[in-house]
Amino acid sequence: MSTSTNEKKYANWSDSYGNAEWLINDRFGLFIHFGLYTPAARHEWVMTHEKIHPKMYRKYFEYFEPDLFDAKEWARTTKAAGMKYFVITTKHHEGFALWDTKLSDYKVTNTPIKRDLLREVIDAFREEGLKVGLYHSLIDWHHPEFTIDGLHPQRDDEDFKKENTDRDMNKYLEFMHGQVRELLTDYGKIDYMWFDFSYPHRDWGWSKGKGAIDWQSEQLEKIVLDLQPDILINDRLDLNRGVITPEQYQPSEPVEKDGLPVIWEACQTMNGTWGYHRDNLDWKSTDTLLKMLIDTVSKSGNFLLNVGPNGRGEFDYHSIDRLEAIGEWMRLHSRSIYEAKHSNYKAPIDCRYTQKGNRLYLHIYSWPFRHIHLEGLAGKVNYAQLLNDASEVYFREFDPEEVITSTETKIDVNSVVLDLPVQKPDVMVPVVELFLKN
Ligand code: FHN
Repeated sequence: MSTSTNEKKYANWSDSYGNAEWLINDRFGLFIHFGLYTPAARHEWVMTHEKIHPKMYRKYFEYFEPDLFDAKEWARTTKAAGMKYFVITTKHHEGFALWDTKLSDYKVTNTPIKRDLLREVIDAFREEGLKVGLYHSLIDWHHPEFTIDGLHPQRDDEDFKKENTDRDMNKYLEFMHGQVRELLTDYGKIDYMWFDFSYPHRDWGWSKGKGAIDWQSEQLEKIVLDLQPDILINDRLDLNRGVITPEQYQPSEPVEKDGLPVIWEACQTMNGTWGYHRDNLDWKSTDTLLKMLIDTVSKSGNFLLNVGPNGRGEFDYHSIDRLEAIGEWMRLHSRSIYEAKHSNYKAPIDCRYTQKGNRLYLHIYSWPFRHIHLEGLAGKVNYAQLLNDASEVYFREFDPEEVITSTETKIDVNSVVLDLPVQKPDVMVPVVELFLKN
């Protein structure tokens, strides 16, 4: 069991989990949702949203043939976007295995594509130098021993429920734990395990939600750590530890608990659904996605941005356009993101600070006319430059004794005032790099 150096520094960490410094430094990852819900093309919860019987849902298995799937292309696109790690769905709630599992016939190698797509993805992304994360659903709406509850597709099918009253969750857990064991044994070093999700608080009267006891989460966690001692685990085993994973939500400030910082990662979609959804046109602009990334890092968080590849196995053009544009911004500005975290200085309105040692990065969301006042930085800045072209940015400070002319009113003598060009630099979010005095 590895002794992580993180547990003394972070509130939500366990001394048996791996060292999370790589995750904290990498900051930016890709989430991939890819399964039988992909060709259904209307949300990864389609099976339960439409209460589809497993026999009816089987058509997506029988016609699953992402013939244009190219893991190397996915990996190249992801790396070019500036992402340093990825998390891919090995099995989502539908129960379909994206790898050649020996424990079930409900797997990708039995579909028309006949290939272990997970292995191809892991190999290609590892080849590009990205860290490997595996998403695994604790929930399974296909397995015959998974007990039916208020989220299950057959929750309102009284005949189905009557026929399935003798389901044995222990048999399901033997299967589920066994598949996790397979994933952490047969695919090399896995850096991050992303379980999904626990809902012990839910109660439908006739059934209750499932949490750590139902999953035997302590035992599952032990299996994971015995097989991959350096691995990181997220917080969805209902064990009150692991990477905190706010979803489709941006916290208002750095996340802390009991006076200690928390390791956290916001996961976000590009268009509102995780799996490919042909008709969901609610695409966030690239500008919004980039500002969410910056905002997350300005609060010492990680940003896990999702792509739901389509039924041919490709990232659709909406996703590619956004990833390429963010990648171009990252090409010039990534040093304000990687290994950066929040600053204790208060950022000006419409700006975010990130900081890395004595370099403070001012991300300007709305380009002002000529000046920005940096509160509390008087006497602390050696030099300033626009990060995109390393052009110097002139800044002024004001001596309390100095007579302030009538054209300059209410100057805060504790501030530094930046003199910015009238024209906004031709980048999505301009960044001023401030070199602070030691
Ligand atoms: O139900 C899943 C959902 O489909 C998706 O996988 C997200 C991603 O974090 N997790 C669950 C909802 O919280």
